[in-house]
Amino acid sequence: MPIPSRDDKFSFGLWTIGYNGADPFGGPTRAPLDVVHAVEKLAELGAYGLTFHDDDLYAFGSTDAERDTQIGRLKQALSDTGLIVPMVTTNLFSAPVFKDGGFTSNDRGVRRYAMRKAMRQLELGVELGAKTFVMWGGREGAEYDAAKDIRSALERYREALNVFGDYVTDKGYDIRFAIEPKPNEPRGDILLPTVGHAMAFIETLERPELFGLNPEVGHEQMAGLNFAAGIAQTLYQGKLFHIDLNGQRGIKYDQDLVFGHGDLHNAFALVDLLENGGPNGGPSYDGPRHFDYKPSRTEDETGVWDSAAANMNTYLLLKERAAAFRADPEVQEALSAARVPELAVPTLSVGESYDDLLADRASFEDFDTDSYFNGKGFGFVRLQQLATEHLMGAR
Ligand code: GLT
Ligand code: MN
Ligand code: MN
Ligand code: MN
Repeated sequence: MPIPSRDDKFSFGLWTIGYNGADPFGGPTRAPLDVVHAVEKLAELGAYGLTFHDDDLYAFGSTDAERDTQIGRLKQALSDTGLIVPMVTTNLFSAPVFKDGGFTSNDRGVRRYAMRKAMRQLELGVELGAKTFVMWGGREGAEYDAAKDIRSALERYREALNVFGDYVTDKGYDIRFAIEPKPNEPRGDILLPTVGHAMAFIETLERPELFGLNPEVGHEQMAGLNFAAGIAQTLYQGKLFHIDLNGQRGIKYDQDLVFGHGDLHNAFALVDLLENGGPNGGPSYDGPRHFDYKPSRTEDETGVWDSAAANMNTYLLLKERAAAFRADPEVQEALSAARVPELAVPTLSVGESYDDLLADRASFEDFDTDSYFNGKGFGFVRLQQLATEHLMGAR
């Protein structure tokens, strides 16, 4: 088994390993997890980072003294272990006040409170050296069409994000924002439901360069989308600021399984993209490999740490398999036979105009569409089988 190390940049949300197993049908199966113990265990397992919501560290409604105590305990644990906090986020979904959302609640008082709560956590994140502030708007949405004016809601979302962009710019903070899409749950329909919606929305902001994405494997798969393909587009548009790795089996409730315990083929394609998809075959993403999963409700504390280790092991195994796939001469040959590299060649020649294209008889009048395809299949199935054999460790 590969051994995780700090250089692998694995991080975990405090709410992930800290999940007590409660669900809408039953109570907790595990005792609360203390932050100091969490930091020590993660460091021992080979992770490099811890991420957290304000409410994960100190309960909602804590006094300033209680908050300070918890922040002090976290700082001490970080300095004892060398773990860092690469990202923080705010909880704008658990307290009853947020049942109709935070930045987009119909209630203006709630919107102002949500902005203050987020800015307080932003300050703490900057103090701890976090480079990314994640925004998952799980309550920003509605169940009923007449209950939410979507255009006003988007305008209020935009207003909040523009204020945050001004704030970090004026203060000179070195932190960027990452929007995390999800199609539904807890709301019937959530605003900015997919990577595509969020990327389009970012372009309407006053400082779009400060805003990117934190896509989660399971959230895109809940919408029936191809996660690795979505990640490729965020990379293409320079918007992959952070990533939530986990597993999901099909279009159903948000499962938050261990990474790879869902669509393993797509997980393989994703790791190959992150590790080998850069311009020269190197990594295409150098940020945290962040796991946002939930240890299953059937597990005790041993099961929590086993599952935390499983996320990292699966990632590293897929990284090994992807390297072997790329290094295999038969794969390289199958890639050229499938004309994969040919897609990088511009369709028009250098200096060629549309008039030149229109005058090129070989491209249309003399182009034999029937004989061109016949006998020249793409061989994509063979390529996929080679990937499958590498994925299974059979090559
Ligand atoms: C919540 C959600 C996750 C988000 C977290 C960040 S909180 O657990 O289900 O997908 O990433 O707010
Ligand atoms: Mn999820
Ligand atoms: Mn997530
Ligand atoms: Mn989650």
